[in-house]
Parts: sequence; structure tokens; C-alpha cells
Amino acid sequence: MWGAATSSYQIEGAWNEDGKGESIWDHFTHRPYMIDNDETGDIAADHYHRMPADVAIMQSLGLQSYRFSISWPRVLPEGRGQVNQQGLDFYDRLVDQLLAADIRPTATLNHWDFPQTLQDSGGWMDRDSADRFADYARVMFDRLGDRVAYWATHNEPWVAAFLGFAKGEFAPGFHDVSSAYQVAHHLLLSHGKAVQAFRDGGYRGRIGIVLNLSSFEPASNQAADLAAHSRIYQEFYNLFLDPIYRGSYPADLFDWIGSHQPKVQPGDMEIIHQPIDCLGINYYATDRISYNIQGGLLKTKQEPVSAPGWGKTEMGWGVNPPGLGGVLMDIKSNYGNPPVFVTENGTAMLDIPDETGFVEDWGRLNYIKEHLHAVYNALQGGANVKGYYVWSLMDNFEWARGYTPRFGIVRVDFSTQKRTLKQSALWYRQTIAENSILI
Ligand code: GBH
Repeated sequence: MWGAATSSYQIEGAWNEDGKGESIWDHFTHRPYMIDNDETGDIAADHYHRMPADVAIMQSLGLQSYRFSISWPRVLPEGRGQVNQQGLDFYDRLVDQLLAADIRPTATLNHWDFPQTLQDSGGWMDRDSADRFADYARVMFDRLGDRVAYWATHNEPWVAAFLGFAKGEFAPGFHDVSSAYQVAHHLLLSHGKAVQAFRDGGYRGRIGIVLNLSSFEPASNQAADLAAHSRIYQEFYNLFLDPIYRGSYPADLFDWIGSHQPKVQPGDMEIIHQPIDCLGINYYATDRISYNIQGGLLKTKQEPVSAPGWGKTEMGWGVNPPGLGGVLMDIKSNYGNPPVFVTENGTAMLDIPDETGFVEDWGRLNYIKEHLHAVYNALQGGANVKGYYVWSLMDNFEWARGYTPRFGIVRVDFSTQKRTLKQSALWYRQTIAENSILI
């Protein structure tokens, strides 16, 4: 299944229109110096007002599925209680337009734009957030559950917990490593409760979670580097995959973090350990891991790896297509070969538009092509890959980096909001049409 992905805060704009409540990303971006050039998602790609035209673009590309996310405070302005009908209607129209265009809707419930009102009373650090999330999920299942093909509870809970609560790079911008582990636990608990609500309601469609699974290589065969690699692997993989697929947290990592371990109540692990229908994998890059005395709680250093011939991207990340194949084979061997989707893969490269707005983005095209070859090889190796989504359908607000890095296969001119298909979009359209990786 060929698709493309976006997220609500990164494209919608209309941050305070039609009854929408404030999200932690609205709050965070409105503070000075939090984002490059003090940019915000207030307008972003104005998708909230241009949704029908954007769906027409997806249809022109022949997308078979579109992965979007729902803004929790657009639907529940206070995070709980009163539903904002206009917000709900927006997603209802989006889903109908997608189905009319023969595009399967894949909805993510939390791609980080958490309600500020709930944040003010403790947010994800508060255990109650898990029940609030399940209530919100139920509102969405009730309204869209008859038409959405795939649901993801969370997008990249590692990022929400660690960049948001330990590194402070993302909203809400805290610096406390214990909080990050507690938040990770509450995100998992909320995931379990939402899956339970989905099963109890007997809705159509399938449900899973999306994780950011970079590939990691130890820098050497020395014991200290191997141990550092194992700590990183456990934090990004086992911390999330083990509770879900095995019902337990990784013991070695928990020994290492000691007093930073989250508080877990009796029964929590059973709630988290619910069968899910599929796993979403976001893959961008590979990092080489070494032991480093100054490397934070895990005492590690991460350095980008690039396959021969590839430099670094606009994000400073390396490019290593075989890494994606490795991740897919790891999940196959270690977690019982579940159905997986590559829910995000793509790159920000320097885009130079001509006078019409067209971009010959051969770098991005080759990036996608080589990663598709890696997916193909994993399929040949028996990995259960069901679909692939390019990140991103269109240029958008790249979080702390603002509008400078562009990930879209469709260019957005942010001063006019004009959309122009890039070379990579033309190529992707043909690839979808022929169901074959074109050279
Ligand atoms: C995705 O996350 C997001 O889902 C999407 O919204 C975003 O636009 C897209 O990627 C492009 O950035 O060096 O330890 O801080 C990005 C996944 C995972 C990549 C964390 C950078 C840094 C790890 N990110 N990783 S660390």
C-alpha cells in the first residue's frame, strides 16, 4: 500500500479558529527563542482551509492511503469534556473526501499537539492523562470508526517523552529525565487503554502504534561501546516494544537508570500488553553509538552514518538505506513478525525551485528509491511489510527547525500557499501506478 504522511500541527494552521483550544505546541512556539527564527505553526500550510484541494493533489498522485493526525485540542478544546463540533466536522469531512478519492484514511490520535489545558494540570506526567486520552480516543472512534482503515494511538512516544521532558527541545520543553520515563509509561498506559476502548467498541479497522526506530550500530567491538549500543537500543526499542509485545520493561536498562524508573501500578503492564494489529515504523537514519563519559544518563554518543556516496541531509542526519532493511528484519525476528507499515520515511534536502516553483529534487527521489529497495529486500527476507508512507506529502513546519528544512514531495510556497509537485512526486506517482520501483 503506497501512501504519504503529515501531522496536524505541522500542516493545519488555524491554530485558534472555529473553537480550537491551545495545544502545547501553540504555547511553546509562541515563546521567544524556542524555534528557529521564532517561526510557529499558526498558519503552517493552511491545510485546515485548503483540505479539499490537498486531497485532490493526493488523488492526482494515486495515493492509496493518507496518514494524517488529529489535533486533540481541536476536537476537545480543554482536552476533556465539551466536544468542539466544528473541529470534529473537519476530520469527518477529511475522511469522507479521502474515501471519495479512493484513499484509505490512516489516523494518528497523538502526534504531539497535546491540549495545553491538560498540560497546565500536569499533562503526561499525571497518571490521569491515560484516561483522558482513552476518552478522547473514544470520541474519535465513535465519529470516524466506521470509515478509518488504520488507527495509530501515538506517534513516536520516545520523542514526546524524551525531547519534550528530558532534552527540552520540543514542547512542553522540560529538563527532567525522571519525568521522561514517567511520561513514557503514561503514554504506553494510555495506548493500552485506547486499544481496550477500540476493542470494547467493536469498531471496524485496525489499530497499532508508531515508533521511531532508527538503526543503531556499535562504534567498535570494545565492551564499553557494545554496552553503550545496548543501552541506546533498549531505550528506543525495548522500552516501547517490550511492554506492548511482551508485557515487561527491559531489565538491564531499568537497572542502569535506577531511581529514574517510572512508577508502575499493579495491572498497568497487562493493560499495555494488549494485542495490536500492526506496528508503524518511522525510519530516517542510522547512528553509530559509542561510550561517552559526557553522554547524559546513558553515557553514549550518537554519530550519523552514511552509506557510500551519501552526505548529510539538511537536518544533519546521515543517509543509510540498508539501515531500514535491518530494522524491518529485527522486528521480524524479535517480535514475531507482526504486520508492519513504514509510516514515515523521507528527507529534507536543499530544494531550489525554478521560477514556476518546480524543484528537481533528485536527492530526495534517490533517497526514497533506495529506501524502497531496502523494503523490497526485507520483504524478500520474509518481513511482513504491508505499506509505505513518504514523509511528507508536502513541505511543513519542521518543529524546532521551523520552515527551513523541507520534507515534502510537494513544494509549498509559504508566502502564497501555492503547491507544486516536485520531481520526486512525479516519480512517486509513476512508481505507484506501476507498483514497481522505477529507476
Ligand atoms: C519524525 O520524527 C516526526 O514524526 C515528524 O513529525 C517529523 O517531521 C519528521 O520525523 C522529520 O523530522 O539525537 O537522541 O535526539 C523524527 C524522528 C527521532 C529523528 C529522534 C531524530 C533524534 C534522536 N526523530 N531523532 S536524539
